[in-house]
Amino acid sequence: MNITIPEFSLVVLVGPSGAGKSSFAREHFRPTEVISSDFCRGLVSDDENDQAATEDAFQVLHYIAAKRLARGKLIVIDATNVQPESRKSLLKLAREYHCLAIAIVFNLPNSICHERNRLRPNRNFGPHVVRNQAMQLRKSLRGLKDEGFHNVFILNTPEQVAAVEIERTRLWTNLRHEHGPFDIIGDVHGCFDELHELLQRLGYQITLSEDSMPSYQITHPEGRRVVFLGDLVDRGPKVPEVLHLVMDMVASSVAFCVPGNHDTKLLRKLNGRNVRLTHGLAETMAQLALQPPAFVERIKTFLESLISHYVLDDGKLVVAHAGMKETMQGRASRAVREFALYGETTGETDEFGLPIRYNWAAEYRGQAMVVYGHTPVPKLEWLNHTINIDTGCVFGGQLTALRYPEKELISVPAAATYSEPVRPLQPPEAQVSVLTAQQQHDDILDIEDVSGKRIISTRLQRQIIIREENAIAALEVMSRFAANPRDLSTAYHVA
Ligand SMILES: [Mn+2]
Repeated sequence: MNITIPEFSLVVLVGPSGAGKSSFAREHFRPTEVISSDFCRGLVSDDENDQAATEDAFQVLHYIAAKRLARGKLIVIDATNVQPESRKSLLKLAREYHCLAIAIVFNLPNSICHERNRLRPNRNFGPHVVRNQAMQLRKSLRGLKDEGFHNVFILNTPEQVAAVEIERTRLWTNLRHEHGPFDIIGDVHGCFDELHELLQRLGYQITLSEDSMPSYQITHPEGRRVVFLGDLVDRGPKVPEVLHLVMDMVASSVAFCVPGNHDTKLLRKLNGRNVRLTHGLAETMAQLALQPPAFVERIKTFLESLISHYVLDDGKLVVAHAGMKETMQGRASRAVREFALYGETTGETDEFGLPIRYNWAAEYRGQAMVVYGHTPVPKLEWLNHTINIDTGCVFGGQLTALRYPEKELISVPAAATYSEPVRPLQPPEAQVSVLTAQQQHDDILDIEDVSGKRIISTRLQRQIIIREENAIAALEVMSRFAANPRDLSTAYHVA
């Protein structure tokens, strides 16, 4: 049997004592990837078979598993895992770290397990132990997928176990091997003319073949490729044209595309789900009604294929519709997908009745640059290595591209205001700040950023270590004698 597991996953071996889980784990995984309950019993009690140490042993096992998952490392749990409760706590761990859980089940005849246990020293428990475990296992078999395992592999004979080949696959979000250069484009919302103009300004050559099935050929002389940040549809005048262009670009590997909340809502509608025709979806449906059914089918297939977010260029670049926190980057779970589509909201609404968005970017401390859209902004601003490039084209703003790695921003103005924003795009004059978002953010010192032992990576010196006592001393001096450099430059200009 060929077993494929994602490169980052929690692999749960399930089977009675004596089923051959440990030898299997030894054969197919690195020693550091496997944590066994027996080993943990030994760690806490000096006796791998001391059942009284089981609870402590599992606390150690969970602790180690959590540490590996936090670092994005695969882990294999070598324990019987025949009871639903034991699997439940492991599945909870997988969810917490946005990791896929895989079950490999050893459903072998009881006699084989019992015979193996009889031959092992210190395993002097009677046949009833294996019999009970096997019974619990068989009761669990059908429900494993519903419990939350992404994939379940069941091995029924020793021959099947011996013939297993394990293949590790890239996570769908993992495009670290794609190095660009990229042109990342924010929310298009059916603004085809502006998209066409933007692509031309970026140097793309666009031709539309007029065969029986018209298709776009798009090339860039320097081999650049586009990343669309989602929300291709709704509100704007030419949704089918935008979809046609983007789908042809993705199909010919000239573009990547992540989904936006409007795109997934359209997909639900096309799948016959009960969706309210609000926020521009009615316009999209009216435009699609004039298209041939085959084209609408193609849109469905395309939207279904979109992956929540991408990690590109050796992990240096992350793209997602509404942003991506560091702890979720390159991971897979429902929560990750929701974050990519909607971001985080505080649960409150503003004076326009719109949800107040939790500003994850203000707390972002990750190494990867995060480029996102979703919330129209009047001004393009970097904040903690993140940037929102949705400049509200459909609301009469601009359509913007970020050139990567150049970090150059190119915008084309909207030809019209296609939709009236509920919340004005430009904040009232009084609220316009002379400070950039980064300056406002940096105005408040986060004590977590400067206290304790710090290891700082720099471009010229590589790493500088600041010891805790030095950090305290520096804070002391700064708080007494230092002035904000911005105030100094003001004073200088005045003088
Ligand atoms: Mn959106």
